[in-house]
Amino acid sequence: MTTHAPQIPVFDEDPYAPEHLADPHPLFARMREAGPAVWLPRYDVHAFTRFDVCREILADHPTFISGAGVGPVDLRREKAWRTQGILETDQPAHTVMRDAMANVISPRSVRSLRTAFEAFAEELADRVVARGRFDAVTDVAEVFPLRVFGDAVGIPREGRHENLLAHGAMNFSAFGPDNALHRAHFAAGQGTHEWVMRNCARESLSGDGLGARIWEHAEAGRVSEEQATLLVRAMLSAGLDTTVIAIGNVLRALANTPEQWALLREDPANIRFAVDESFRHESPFQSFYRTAARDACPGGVPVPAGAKVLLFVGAANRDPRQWGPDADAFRVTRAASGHLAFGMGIHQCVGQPVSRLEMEVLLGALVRRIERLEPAGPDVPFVHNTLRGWSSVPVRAVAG
Ligand code: OVM
Repeated sequence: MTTHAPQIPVFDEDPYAPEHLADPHPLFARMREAGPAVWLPRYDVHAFTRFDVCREILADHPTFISGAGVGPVDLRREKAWRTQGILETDQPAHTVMRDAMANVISPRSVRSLRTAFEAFAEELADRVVARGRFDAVTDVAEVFPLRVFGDAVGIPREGRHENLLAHGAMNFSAFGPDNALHRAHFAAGQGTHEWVMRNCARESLSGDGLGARIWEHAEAGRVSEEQATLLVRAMLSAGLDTTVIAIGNVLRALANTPEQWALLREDPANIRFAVDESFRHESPFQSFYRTAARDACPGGVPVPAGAKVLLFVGAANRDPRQWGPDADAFRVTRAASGHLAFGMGIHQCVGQPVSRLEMEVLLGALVRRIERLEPAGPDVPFVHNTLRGWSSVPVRAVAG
């Protein structure tokens, strides 16, 4: 068991309690104010919530490794529920997988996705604007990435909706503790992992998608067949739920700030700033762990070799030390880049240009058609151990 130095504040509240997961920011503020780290006695772990220390830890990948898992369990001692992939692998094996992934998700390949993304964005925007009232999550956010990203990877259309959302919720819940929520997401995700794994196989993928491009790297001998399977799995695990949640979050933020929507109408060039500001303001993937490979002292907090550290990037992205006194406000004109929603360092999200493209194209189609977007509440938070979003955000769109 790891312990903590006497000067580190002990924090008795449970950040994984449903009431905090449904509204984490007041708790995050108390944790940030308590110190550079707090000790969580329920979990025997240091939790970091300030921007500078979270960034310092993420940047130091030789000290704070991912290979022992980015959840609370040390995967060197306990078997993971699935084979460890790129997310939970250290250098040098990580580099081989990362190079293949970065080659497949290149600026050129991402640019070539735009036409198909735009076609479906236009269709979907026409449909919801005609209705006037719609749910930003179930009618838009859940629909768009499942179609366009699923097509981009090259998986069959059939079964996506039933499998990929439940799979994502299950998978991301394993990056938090083994609590009732986690067990519920695992029960609901039964069978979805098998569906995902079947669709990572070369013969299940269309010939022209990102998945097939990964398999070309296996054919060329640059990655093994197992690594190719795991890289396609990473696309399907990391690329769906996160973007679904991100789209719901940005639409909710904009519906609640009409003056920010007006800025997008005035100048659509602001759309890409709204996307980054939304990632900062409500980060879809809120928290994960690293493991100290040696004794370390991030931000002056002594962490012994072998200990897990818990990083709340969702809290770091609201740290007033970094973002100023209005860190809680959603402002598209803020310089939000540099946030930690995609992580930082060698593991920083390799798929982010795809998710940004999805969001920019979809917001563009909506902004062109909608003069005012208004909340038609009540919103329903998606209560999850590591993901931050909403399962329902009713809105009203005034066309024009
Ligand atoms: C996974 C996975 C891979 C990359 C990123 C990620 C941000 C998850 O295989 O589950 O979450």
